Amino acid sequence: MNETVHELIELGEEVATALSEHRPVVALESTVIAHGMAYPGNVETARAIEQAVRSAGAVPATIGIADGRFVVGMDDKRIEQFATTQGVPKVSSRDIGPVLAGGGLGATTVASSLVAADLAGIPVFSTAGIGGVHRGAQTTFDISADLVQFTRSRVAVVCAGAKSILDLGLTLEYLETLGVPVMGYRCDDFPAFYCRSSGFRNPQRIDDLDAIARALRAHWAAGLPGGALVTHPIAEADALDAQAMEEVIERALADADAEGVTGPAITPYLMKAVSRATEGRSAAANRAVLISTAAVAGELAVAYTRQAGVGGGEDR
Ligand code: PSU
Ligand code: MN
Repeated sequence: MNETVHELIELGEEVATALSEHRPVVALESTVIAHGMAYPGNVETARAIEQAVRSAGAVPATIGIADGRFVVGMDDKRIEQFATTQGVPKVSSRDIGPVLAGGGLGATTVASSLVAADLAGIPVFSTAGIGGVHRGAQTTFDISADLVQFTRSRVAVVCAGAKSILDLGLTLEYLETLGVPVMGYRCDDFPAFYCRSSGFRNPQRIDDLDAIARALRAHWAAGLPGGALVTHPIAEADALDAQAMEEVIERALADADAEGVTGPAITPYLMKAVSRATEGRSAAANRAVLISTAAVAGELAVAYTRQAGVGGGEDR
């Protein structure tokens, strides 16, 4: 059956084989499946994301929690279960221990998926949108645990930035404070998920994935404890209009405030409100950017693996 790399990790067979043969693997989260999209689009999109990773030459490892362990490399049945089961808890860093011990299902966010990827020895992870500093965090203190986890898990996170439901300027400031590298792959600006630019610059721009892989190896060779962000924007043809998005987001934020929505519920609430207000256009963009990001992550995993043994950092 499945090989075990750690007592809390249940590896999918294909992932186990790939890791043992030092072939490229891309870790993926499951909150986006359980909370980020509606059924059956969530299942179809999860499969399309995995296909994009495969087409790039890497093996997808979708992560979640079940039966007291992290599942790293869900099969189709598991993905269907996460996509259809009501009330699967959203698991961030702080929730890992209690949910593992509880024995039920858990949908892992970026933060908790990174914990599992690190334990399994997978150095590349893909998601379209990371969590970040929320608008109004000056008074609410609402800052996603994703950002802190970037300083703890030695995993590169490929993303299309974050949704502008967040304060992306403050998010970049906070990443600077935490010492997390942010490298734009073929883009000057930190992307805003549905939109190609947040209006803020990536601190670095690197147009070659081999060079990004070398930067990751150097970061880790220097003994730095965390990971790094690699940003890549949505394709021009799939992008939504930034001004129109801003109006929709401001309305959704005002509604959330009026309804008293706070804490972990705020991100799913805002995403659903934005999706309703854009009448499905955001769902199409959501799908497109999840897939295009996964494709870049697959290529990065291939580049990173190719460099193994060439020097400039530990192999993993
Ligand atoms: N942003 C999205 N879609 C998502 C999420 C964020 O556009 O599904 C999810 C991710 O799993 C992310 C989490 O890690 O929400 C962040 O939630 P919080 O702000 O509560 O940390
Ligand atoms: Mn939060």
